[in-house]
Amino acid sequence: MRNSITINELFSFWLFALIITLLSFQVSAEDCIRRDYGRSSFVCVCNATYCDTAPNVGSLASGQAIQITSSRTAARFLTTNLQFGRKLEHIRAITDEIFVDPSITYQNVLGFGGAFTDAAGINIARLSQAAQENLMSSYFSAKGIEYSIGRVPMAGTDFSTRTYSYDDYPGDVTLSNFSLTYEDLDFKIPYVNWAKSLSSKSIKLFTSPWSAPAWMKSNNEFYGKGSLLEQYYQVWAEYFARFFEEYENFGLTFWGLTAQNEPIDGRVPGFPFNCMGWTSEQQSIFVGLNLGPTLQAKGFGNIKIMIMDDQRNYLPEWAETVLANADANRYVSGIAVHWYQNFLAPPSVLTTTHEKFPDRFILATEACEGTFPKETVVLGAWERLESYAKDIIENMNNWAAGWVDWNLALDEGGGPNWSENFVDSPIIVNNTIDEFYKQPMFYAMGHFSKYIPENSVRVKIDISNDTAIIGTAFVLPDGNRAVVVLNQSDDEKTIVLNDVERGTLEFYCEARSMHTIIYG
Ligand SMILES: *[C@@H]1O[C@H](CO)[C@@H](O)[C@H](O)[C@H]1NC(C)=O
Ligand SMILES: *[C@@H]1O[C@H](CO)[C@@H](O)[C@H](O)[C@H]1NC(C)=O
Ligand SMILES: *[C@@H]1O[C@H](CO)[C@@H](O)[C@H](O)[C@H]1NC(C)=O
Ligand SMILES: *[C@@H]1O[C@H](CO)[C@@H](O)[C@H](O)[C@H]1NC(C)=O
Ligand SMILES: CC(=O)N[C@H]1CO[C@H](CO)[C@@H](O)[C@@H]1O
Ligand SMILES: CC(=O)N[C@H]1CO[C@H](CO)[C@@H](O)[C@@H]1O
Repeated sequence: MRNSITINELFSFWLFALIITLLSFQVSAEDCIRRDYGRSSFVCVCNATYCDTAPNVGSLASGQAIQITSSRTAARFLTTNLQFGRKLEHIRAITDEIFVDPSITYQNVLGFGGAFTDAAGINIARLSQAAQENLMSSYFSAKGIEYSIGRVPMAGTDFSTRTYSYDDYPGDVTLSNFSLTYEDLDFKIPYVNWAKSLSSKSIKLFTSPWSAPAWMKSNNEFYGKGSLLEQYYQVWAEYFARFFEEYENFGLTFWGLTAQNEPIDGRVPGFPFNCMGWTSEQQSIFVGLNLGPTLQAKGFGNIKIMIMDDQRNYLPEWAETVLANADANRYVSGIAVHWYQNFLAPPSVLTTTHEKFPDRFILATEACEGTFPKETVVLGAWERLESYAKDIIENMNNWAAGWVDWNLALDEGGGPNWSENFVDSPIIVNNTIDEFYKQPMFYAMGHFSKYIPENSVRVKIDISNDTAIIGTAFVLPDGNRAVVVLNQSDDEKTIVLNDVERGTLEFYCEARSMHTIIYG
């Protein structure tokens, strides 16, 4: 019976052809070395000689697709090749449908990133040079998740080992003694420059001050309830310009700034770490009459000024007040939000704010897990990947142009931090053994930061039938499209993605998993 091709042989041939097709656009990456600390998921361990990498996806032919998956039980950036129009050989019924219409477009993406705090630099510096290289590459190079935004605090924050400013000389109104500190020279500037050299993107830097020098403030302290004395508004604007000049001496130019980190903090009696209080009226005066004109006059007029930089429940009122001031309105480019009081206002306040001020961008400028009273560092917390992913999806679906995490790296205790405000970070450094741990949160960031670059455009997505599945969709600058999807269910899902121009794509979504699906 050897004169006719059997069904089996036909199937083998078909399978062979399929494998060849798949291999032709296989992407590869170094695997995660898992370590389980007995929590909901695991971390990936990196050291001086080994670190997992993130798969790169080139331009795809129309109809080709790659699914990049992270899951609670097994995967970190696992790639699967998919094809539009091909049915999965599955048994389960389609449970959900995602509709993408790339012709209906929303905001442009600015990017994703993290903060070069003193604490981050202190922790990274404690590693061997080779382990540092792996850590920096993990965030900034094509082997890693390719962050494109860096927040660089202007002097000290709570994530410093002391309180300081750049001019702690009472009455030095000419800023004659202004100088950067060893924290800038040892823990911030070298790492920002290193990030830039590793990156193929142009990293957008923005700065934020936590407090002016104590002597410029009503309470003569770096923390607690206190505000900038009016007689120092102009000196304080000049201090910003000096900061930019000093960083330029190290080859670092800034894309943006926020006028004040969390201006409400400094209106709270006894607030425990670096802060300075502003009302929205005061911020509009400072931006409109001091900061904006001073930066313009000193050649820094192209630096984007962001207002608020505080919890979204103060929107849209904060933006309404500042932008109603004609002087401030001329200088403000964007509105910055943090996530710590999200329970007080739905993400739709961002859309409301966008609709009132459609020509100002919205950027999520700070978030972290493990804030008081939560447990600080939890090694392998899958739920923290979910909280990051959910917040990024909600922000993007409500007009945010990007999302910036807090400390790039912390130690096992979530510090150092002079005020003991310890928190969690996507990378935890264990310097005693020259290792660092990539938390699930790191992968949540990477599902966006690596695959949704600057100048991607958000497009319309509708997800049917299931409030458990959330997602957001983009057209990328190279013409690829990308959809990021997060489960909200313990059940495995079989999802069909309908792109109005490309047809249908089936994919699996295991319980508690996150996916970036990129297609040509
Ligand atoms: C670094 O990690 C790799 C992969 O887990 C391991 O083989 C190697 O022994 C580690 N190196 C050190 C110095 O621990
Ligand atoms: C919608 O959900 C129901 C119940 O989960 C399921 O039986 C049905 O197949 C789903 N239909 C589609 C089109 O997703
Ligand atoms: C600047 O610093 C020097 C040296 O510490 C000090 O003597 C001087 O008083 C300072 N100038 C001002 C204006 O504070
Ligand atoms: C960090 O390394 C030390 C020394 O090997 C070890 O005792 C400690 O358990 C490690 N910490 C974590 C979180 O693995
Ligand atoms: C756990 C931890 O990092 N603690 C540090 C907090 O900051 C103070 C002041 O710098 C340090 O002394 C602690 O070691
Ligand atoms: C972000 C999110 O809602 N994720 C969900 C994934 O599935 C688990 C299990 O049902 C939920 O607990 C998570 O909330």
